[in-house]
Amino acid sequence: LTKNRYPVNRGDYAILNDNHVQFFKNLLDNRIITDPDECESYNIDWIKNVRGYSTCVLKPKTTEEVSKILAFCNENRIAVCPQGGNTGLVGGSVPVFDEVILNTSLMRTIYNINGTSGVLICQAGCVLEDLDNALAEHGLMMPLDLGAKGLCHIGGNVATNAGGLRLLRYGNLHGSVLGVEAVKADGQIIDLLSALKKDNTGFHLKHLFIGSEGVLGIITKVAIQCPPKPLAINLAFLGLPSFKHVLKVLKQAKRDLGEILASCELIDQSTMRVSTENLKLRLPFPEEYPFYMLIESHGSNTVHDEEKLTVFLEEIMKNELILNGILAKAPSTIRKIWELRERLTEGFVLDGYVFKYDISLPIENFYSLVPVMQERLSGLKDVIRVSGYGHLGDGNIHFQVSCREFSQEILQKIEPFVYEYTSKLRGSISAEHGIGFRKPKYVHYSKSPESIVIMKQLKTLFDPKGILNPYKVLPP
Ligand code: FAD
Ligand code: 2HG
Ligand code: ZN
Repeated sequence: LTKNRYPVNRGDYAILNDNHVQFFKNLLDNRIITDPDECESYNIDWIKNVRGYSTCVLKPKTTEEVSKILAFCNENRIAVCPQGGNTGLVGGSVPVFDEVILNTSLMRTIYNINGTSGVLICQAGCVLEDLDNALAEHGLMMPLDLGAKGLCHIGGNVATNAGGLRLLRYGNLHGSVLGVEAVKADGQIIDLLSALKKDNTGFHLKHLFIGSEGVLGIITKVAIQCPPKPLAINLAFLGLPSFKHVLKVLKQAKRDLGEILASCELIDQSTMRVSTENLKLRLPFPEEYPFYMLIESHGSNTVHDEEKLTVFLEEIMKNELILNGILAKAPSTIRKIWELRERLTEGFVLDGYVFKYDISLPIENFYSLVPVMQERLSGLKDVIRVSGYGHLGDGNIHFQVSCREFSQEILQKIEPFVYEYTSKLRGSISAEHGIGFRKPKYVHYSKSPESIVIMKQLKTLFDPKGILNPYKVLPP
């Protein structure tokens, strides 16, 4: 349990003993897993990139139980790994060594949905898709949407400040989260569960928890501002010849669609083959193109939106910006097209090992890294594809290098080059997935030394014994 599988040493934490386990059992009845086989799936991340060796998974139902668990762990110096749906992509959601896993899957109560204000108040373990379905009954929807919606928890979303497919329109969680309730490492419950849109009474402490990846506290409840579910949804799926054309279409979409533009995603040809070849999904048209765009509109008036979309499509066709395109209106067709995009993470895993980079770059440079890396990695026979896709409208590319299996040689060709490249362009080395276990030593490529010092000071303030998600986020 303590052996060094990674280049980090186990911290000076207690090794779990029978007395500790008995305390948890008394507190949680049977909501504790200690059987090694049953613990297995909680120890391995979704993309099977990292694994821990925890022998104890705890499933509290209430904030008070979370508080008692943390107070006990803090007192006894037991390290804790907070876990939601375990769909995180940077190794933050699984232990590194034998940390106790505090999983939120039984914290799934929805307290209130206010159909007028649009405010949702719920526990952290509610699954994103379940919340979306519950909100639909009130004519509302979640402001965020991810391919992992069927598994990820809202607490995990807030803890990672997840972005997703409609951030372009609805903003990130720093905008939509009105309040949180969180438990500090020493068990103290911090009530920041305001449901108000406006509240300037001092520092906005909730923001510290949004994107804190479980190192400052455990989020137990959230209040979220939810937008109305759009009455009219349309999706344009386009094939394009070059990235220059892509940029022109993006500009045109912003101009012509204005406030109804909800999503603008890009997929390059090599990435699209992950969907068509690995996952055997079908493109809506038979030909292949160098680039594909998905442009979705959300509005309240079908006729009004169709007018805007017609102007947009006529304009891009007149200027010969696209090679092919369809406009989907039927929900079933829209869902099928989104599958090509949403299942890419799953499809890449079928290549073998994937080196993943989640980068923000200035829009003109959005795709420039891909050809540079294709050149840099050319001739390496184990490389299957060097490709990019992602949230074009938000300047966030998912750059991927896939190969049959992990290769040190390939890794050394990619890192730190990718981070240096991003840093030179003043981009971000983690646009939306966070830092987790995989990236702490690269934080300095995107954060100044002074801001790293403040991050460490905040960690000490919130968690002086360092029991919460050790080895993660903060640079060593
Ligand atoms: P976990 O993976 O369980 O945890 C993530 C991190 O948050 C960990 O550090 C964990 O310790 C911490 N944490 C979890 N719950 C809590 C809590 N209650 N309190 C404090 N800390 C906590 N991400 C995007 O940003 N955009 C996308 O479009 C996107 N699409 C994805 C698609 C797929 C198919 C997959 C597998 C992942 C995708 N992700 C995406 C990444 C991931 O889904 C998100 O980061 C998601 O928000 C994680 O939620 P989770 O409940 O699974 O959290
Ligand atoms: C997405 O946009 C997610 O689909 C996952 O952020 C990206 O798998 C990835 O790298
Ligand atoms: Zn993404």
